[in-house]
This record gives sequence, structure tokens and C-alpha cells, in this order.
Amino acid sequence: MATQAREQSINLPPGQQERQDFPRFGVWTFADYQADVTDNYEIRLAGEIDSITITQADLATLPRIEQISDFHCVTTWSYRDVQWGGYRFRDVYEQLIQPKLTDSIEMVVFRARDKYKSSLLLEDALQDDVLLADTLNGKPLSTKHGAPLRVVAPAHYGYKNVKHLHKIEFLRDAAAYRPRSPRFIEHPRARVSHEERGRYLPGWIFRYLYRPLIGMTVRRMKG
Ligand SMILES: Nc1nc2c(c(=O)[nH]1)N[C@H]1C(S)=C(S)[C@@H](COP(=O)(O)O)O[C@H]1N2
Ligand SMILES: [Mo]
Repeated sequence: MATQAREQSINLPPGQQERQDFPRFGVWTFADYQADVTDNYEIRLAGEIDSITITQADLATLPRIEQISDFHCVTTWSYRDVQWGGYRFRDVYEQLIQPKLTDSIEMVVFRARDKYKSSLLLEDALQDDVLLADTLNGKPLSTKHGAPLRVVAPAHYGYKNVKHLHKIEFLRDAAAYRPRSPRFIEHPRARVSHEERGRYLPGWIFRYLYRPLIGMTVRRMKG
């Protein structure tokens, strides 16, 4: 699998530029969030489901996955060859979620401890390379990159890769989802290969809107 990911990444997706470092990045209001990494964690569940939590012990019953993938932020920076370890979301879904669902599902909402949230269509979330990751380059995930557990969805812009995962919601109706940011900057799929940076406007326009924000955001996130 690692080899496959490498071959796909020889060319960067449209509008992306490679960075040599992997900064902490994201929404400024959450820059100072500190994860308590010593905590045992539970992931809360909500929506069309008859169960309230997934524990670390539940996750530990699933096969562990190691994956190398590129990371693409919507603001146009990319960082290549990130080695993630954790659980495949599809395994989590099939083993721990599906038996408890009370209706058919269209969308999965990921909520973070810092109040951030994002969503994936169920069909996107069930792809091979979507993980709930708890290691980065062989070490436990740091606060910087989303401890204790984060979403990794390499085919989708960084904003779908929710850090500090706290709660997962299963929605019957994708249209019922209300994004946390203005609608035009959150695309329901946000596929990097299709340059789905936002809604309504063509993707390339966002390149010019976002590029000036990269340096400022990296500095802000360093705290
Ligand atoms: N909880 C949380 N998750 C988040 C964000 C955030 O602000 N809070 N920002 C998103 C954005 S825009 C990006 S690009 C990636 C950055 O991941 P990194 O900090 O590991 O580089 O996290 C995503 N997930
Ligand atoms: Mo991002």
C-alpha cells in the first residue's frame, strides 16, 4: 500500500506547492488548544446510532494499518510522504458502527475537542486510505498534529482531516449538515484531485485568496 501511495504522488494535485516541513495548521481560534495526551480517550457517537461511545479497547480489536500518504491543505501547501498509523475507518464502521445503526447513512460528521468539525460523505469515508490515526512517523500523535486521534483522508483537503477527534455523528441526510464555516468555503467532498476547494466558485480562485494566509497561519499556530 505504501508503494501505491508513493506512485500516485509523483505530481502534486492542481494548484498545490510542496513544503519541506509539516506545520501545525488550521483555524486560528483553535490555535492554542492543548490536548491532554496522557488521558484515556473515548470517541462519542451520535446520530442514527444505538451506541454512545467507542473506547480505545474497541479500537484495539481492529487490525492496525500503516500508510504513507501526501497531505494537501486547501491553502495550497502540500507535505509529502507522511507515515500514519492507526485504524482504517472502514473497519471501524463495519465492525463497530454498522451493527448499531438505526437507519441508512449518507454523511459522517467528525467533531473535535477544540470545537472544530468537518464532514465526509459516507462513500468517501469508506475508502481504503481513510484512517483514524494515532501515530505519525512511528511516534504517538503529538498535540501539534491532533492527539490523541485524528482523521486522515489524503484524497480530501486538510480541512476534512479533523484533529483531536472527540465525536462522530452519523447523518441520514447529507443536506441536513450545517458547516461550521461560511458555506462557500466548505465543499461537501473537497476532493484534492478535482480541486474542490470550496463551493460555488471555481477552485483555482481560492488559490489566490488563500496563499497569502499560509505564512501568517503557520506563525500563529506555533503559538
Ligand atoms: N481539530 C481541528 N482539526 C483540524 C483543524 C483545526 O483547526 N482543528 N484544521 C484543519 C486544517 S485546515 C488542516 S490543513 C489540517 C492541518 O493539520 P496539521 O496541523 O496536522 O498540519 O488540520 C485540519 N483539522
Ligand atoms: Mo487547511
